[in-house]
Amino acid sequence: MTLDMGRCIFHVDLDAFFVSVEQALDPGLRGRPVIVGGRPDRRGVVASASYEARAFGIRAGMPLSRAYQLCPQAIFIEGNISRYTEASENFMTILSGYSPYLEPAGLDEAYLDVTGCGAYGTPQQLAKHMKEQIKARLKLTASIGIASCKVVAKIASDIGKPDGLVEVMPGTEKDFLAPLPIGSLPGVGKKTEATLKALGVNTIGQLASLPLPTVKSHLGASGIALHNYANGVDTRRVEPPGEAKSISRETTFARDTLELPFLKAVLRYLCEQVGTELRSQNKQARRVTIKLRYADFETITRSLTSGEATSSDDVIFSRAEGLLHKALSQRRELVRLVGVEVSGLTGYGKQLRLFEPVPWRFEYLDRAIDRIRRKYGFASIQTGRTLLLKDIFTGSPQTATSWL
Ligand code: DCP
Ligand code: CA
Repeated sequence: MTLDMGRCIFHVDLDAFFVSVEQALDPGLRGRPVIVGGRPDRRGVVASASYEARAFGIRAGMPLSRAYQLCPQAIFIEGNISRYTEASENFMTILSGYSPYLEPAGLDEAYLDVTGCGAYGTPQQLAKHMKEQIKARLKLTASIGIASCKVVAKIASDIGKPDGLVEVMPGTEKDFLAPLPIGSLPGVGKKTEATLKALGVNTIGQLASLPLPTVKSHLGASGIALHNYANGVDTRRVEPPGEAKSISRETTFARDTLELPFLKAVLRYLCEQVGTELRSQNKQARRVTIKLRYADFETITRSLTSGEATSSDDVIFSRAEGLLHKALSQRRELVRLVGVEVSGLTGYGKQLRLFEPVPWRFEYLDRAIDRIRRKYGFASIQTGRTLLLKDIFTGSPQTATSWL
């Protein structure tokens, strides 16, 4: 069992996106009913409506002629997609500065896994910082939902609109969702909504308490995911497009242990292995995760994400060591497995700066050690931190494999 505890996921969505981009370019449009989609005498539908226009009942997807009936004084704009794609790129660039776990979900929305990103304080403070940056740099407002999973984060961002910031605390997901209309659950389209309403399901809470076989028989396999979502259960990861890469090493002990110097030496060894692999791929990592499996098989992970990518053994280890202390302060029991993973990989050299001589010096040393290890084997050099493991490396191959 892996307890993927403490995930912190943001859903960030720009408010009235197309309209807001037009308003940023022409401040005279601010505070007014504005519609992007085309002239009202043409065929076509509303793409985006300002919140002032929404007060008249205007919604995206509505025929322009109908929008005109509802609010003849609205300003109708043709729109220009290249402006929106440019704004979208700038928006994603800002978000990528906070976490490498960025999954764009459309031009103006993205999921961001910020687990372990403590640089800005609490998740709320981080979200505020993000909103301020978006405002200052793009002149756009964003709504952010914070939760332990994607689906709840998305609903939370939606519920606070516009300029919203809603955090759903871990453990309260189900209560948060329960009173909301069933149509607000992502994945529930018009057809599914009608099916559920025919079953007497009007709220997310009512779907959550429906027996699973009933859901399955009416909605098929997709109903299972919806039922899980309704219960606040969503294990989908935030997956950056393209490379979903990480490097990890773990080891199960022959005997469960709680001996700190030994655990640290093993951790150091795993960090060196991971660092060696990172450098051989010419990559650096922004996130370090440790995994601990306790004697009772409970498995926990703890992550730390940093703005500074690294491939230095020392930096990786110091981050991992901090996480080990934290994990053991929360549960101090015999440990049977330790693992280290680095992820959020970036190209090497991007983040190396001359005015940060310390990591650079370490990396230089690491690379020299890598060359020797390539030639004579990994165990040919022990750094001070892994000397404790010397006997294991120099022992018989069976001993070595049982440890590594
Ligand atoms: N869009 C579109 N046609 C639609 C829905 C949306 O062209 N039927 C475009 C215009 C929107 C953008 O996609 O500006 C983002 O869609 P959203 O659903 O996020 O809507 P908005 O950003 O306009 O409003 P908000 O997110 O504040 O509800
Ligand atoms: Ca939007």
